[in-house]
Amino acid sequence: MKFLLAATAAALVASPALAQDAAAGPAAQAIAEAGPKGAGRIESVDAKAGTVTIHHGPIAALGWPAMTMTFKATPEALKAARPGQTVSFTLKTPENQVVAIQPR
Ligand SMILES: [Cu+2]
Repeated sequence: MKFLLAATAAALVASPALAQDAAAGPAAQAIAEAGPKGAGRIESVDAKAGTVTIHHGPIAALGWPAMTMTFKATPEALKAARPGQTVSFTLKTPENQVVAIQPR
């Protein structure tokens, strides 16, 4: 339930109308830049390629079912990634780059 609420919030933030409103203030802008969130298990990390492979659950904000996929990730996010770890992660759209990973 907690996850569903988070996904709904992310979907609202991702809507173009609200993104325009977010330009009104720095705090709102920071929220707009916090993109869709997912949860799953890290399968592997490729530091050279700058990618992380995650078996993630459904991400309602993106209309994605559960799947295993490889994401580009920021160096900061890669540093936090450990294979086998169960995590929450944040995506930057539209490129779907992982910008944050938190252990759950
Ligand atoms: Cu996916």
